[in-house]
Amino acid sequence: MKKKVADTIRVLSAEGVQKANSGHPGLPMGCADIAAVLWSDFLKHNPTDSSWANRDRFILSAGHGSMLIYSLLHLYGYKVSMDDLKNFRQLGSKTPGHPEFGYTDGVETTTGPLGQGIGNAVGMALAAKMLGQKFNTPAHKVVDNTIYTLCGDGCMMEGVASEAASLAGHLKLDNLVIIYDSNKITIEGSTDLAFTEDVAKRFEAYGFDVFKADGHDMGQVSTALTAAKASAKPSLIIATTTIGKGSPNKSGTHKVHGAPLGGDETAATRKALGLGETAFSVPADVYEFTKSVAAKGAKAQADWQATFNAWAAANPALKAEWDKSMKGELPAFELPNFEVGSSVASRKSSETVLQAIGNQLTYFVGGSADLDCSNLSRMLNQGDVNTGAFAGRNLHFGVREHGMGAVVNGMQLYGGLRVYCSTFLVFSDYMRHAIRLASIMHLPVIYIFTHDSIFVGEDGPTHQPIEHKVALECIPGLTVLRPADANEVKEAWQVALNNKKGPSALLLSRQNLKTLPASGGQVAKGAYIAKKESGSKIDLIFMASGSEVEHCLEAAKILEASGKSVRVVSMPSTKLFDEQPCAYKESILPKSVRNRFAVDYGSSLSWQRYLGLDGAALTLDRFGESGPGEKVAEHFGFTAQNIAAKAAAYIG
Ligand SMILES: Cc1ncc(C[n+]2csc(CCOP(=O)(O)OP(=O)(O)O)c2C)c(N)n1
Repeated sequence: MKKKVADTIRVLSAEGVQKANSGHPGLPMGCADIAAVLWSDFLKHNPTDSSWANRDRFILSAGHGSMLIYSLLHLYGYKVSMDDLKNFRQLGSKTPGHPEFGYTDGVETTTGPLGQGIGNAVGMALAAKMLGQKFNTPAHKVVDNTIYTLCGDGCMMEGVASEAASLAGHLKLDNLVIIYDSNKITIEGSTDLAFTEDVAKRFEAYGFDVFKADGHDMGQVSTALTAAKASAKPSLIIATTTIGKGSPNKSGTHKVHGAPLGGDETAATRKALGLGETAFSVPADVYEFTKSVAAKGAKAQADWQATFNAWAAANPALKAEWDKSMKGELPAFELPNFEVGSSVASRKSSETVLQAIGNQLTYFVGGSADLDCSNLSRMLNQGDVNTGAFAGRNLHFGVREHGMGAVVNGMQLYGGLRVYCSTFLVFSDYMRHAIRLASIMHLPVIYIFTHDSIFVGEDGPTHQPIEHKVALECIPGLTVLRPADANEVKEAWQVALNNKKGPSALLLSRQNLKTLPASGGQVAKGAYIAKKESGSKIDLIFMASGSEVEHCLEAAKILEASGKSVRVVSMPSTKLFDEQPCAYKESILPKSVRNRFAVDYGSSLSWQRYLGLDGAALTLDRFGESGPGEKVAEHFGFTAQNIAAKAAAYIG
């Protein structure tokens, strides 16, 4: 019967693509046999409850083959109807072009950018290991699931997959099974064009167990999956398949990768597979069979629930922790205070705040891409995760920013953890796509990006971020916060933790910053008056974020000494400020005051909309220079005296 299920997946996928006149039939048709075996005999899932905590996860890393997952979800009884399959790729449908988390019952993550799904799967496997370590007891296992991901040649070629797999191998994530659909076809043609490496050897070198199977031989697929589940290492199953299998005239060619088969060929496929002539029809015995699989899944969940209940009764403290972390409940944080006038780098005050958060938010986990001594992002009391050791809460991602971005997305998606990661701001570009996906999925991941300006100094232009703040601000939904001092850092952390609707990025300084009077919660509004003008009218408004606020305050003093009335606005978050009601914005930046001057050690682009055509700025729209930070800043004119002089000239 599984063969018939597989053939049904083939035709439904081809028909969905044909009706949409757009999409990728090749992969679903090629992987149908693997999927039918996996979903029927291995995947522990209950289609009537896609949120079961201990379910196995299935991630279609090769997201372009989305009709595979939609066909599976429909056939096995998730909330995806035949009409949904007919609406493939239509506006507002549950079956978008690529699987999207939050839109479709049973879709675990948003995929499509190749390789990211593998990173997500590694993150989910790591999360499951950490939660298993935390919650399982000798008497009861409440977390013992497996993470499966299906990927193609494209995912295998992407560097993000290599980074994530290397980490998975190091950590010995034995609950991870990567299934590689090796059909040797990508968009341009045969993989002979560009991809001839020995994938098996590569993954063995990462520390994986590698198994091989004919992806159309269900017995072989089953044997490989059994071996993978039993392995004490992460596993890779290399399944050789024929792309578009089932299409009488087009299988095995790159033509079926990303184009509809055509009406005649689609009909011929259904006929050749013996599934009648009616498009979008499913034989009754196929539904009967998948119903029996679903019933098996419901029973598995019921059995787990009994174990869970016994565990909960025996371990009330663990159960309370489980509830809190699964709901993402936040404590009423008690965070340290900072003395006004003291001098501390914002990465350092962030470290102080992080310790307090780490001690109070027991499911907060995170790490750095080999820079925690610089990012100051380690929770000193919380232990470390390493090979086979999952009790700690500090992660070491190694020098793998892109992998880190994808892995933390998977961890956050898994549930039961709040996740952060860190690197230098300049390397945020390496993980940009993963950040974008976190934002698309509304994941409350927190990024700690330190060394946020030319004050990096000696490392020079390669390490000095210029365009990065504004580039991050361009990502819809990402809350970028660049605090000006220790007190803003504390508030910025609170904003980030309270923001459960999407990711937040904290941009922090390498160099010391003077601690200013606390804003009294106004960081949450994105901007506030850090220094009120001395007179009844305003001659100038300085605008800045981060370390530049201090310079503006000094420059304002100089100008006020010569009789000017100057306001200084600290704007830690343009996004949060833009979201404020007009009246609040008017109270900070009155429309009538056109004399506005922005200071930024990086791109002017963050400020243009607040400056308008009348404003002026001292910014850096070029790359930096190597030298001690103070000297580099001086070289570019970033001193209070020069800022005051430029501003004075501007207001005439
Ligand atoms: C990061 C990224 N680069 C490029 C693409 C565009 N793309 C979509 S599918 C594909 C080829 C994938 O080949 P393979 O994984 O072998 O899939 P199959 O041909 O088996 O469907 C490419 C380049 C993408 N989706 N993501």
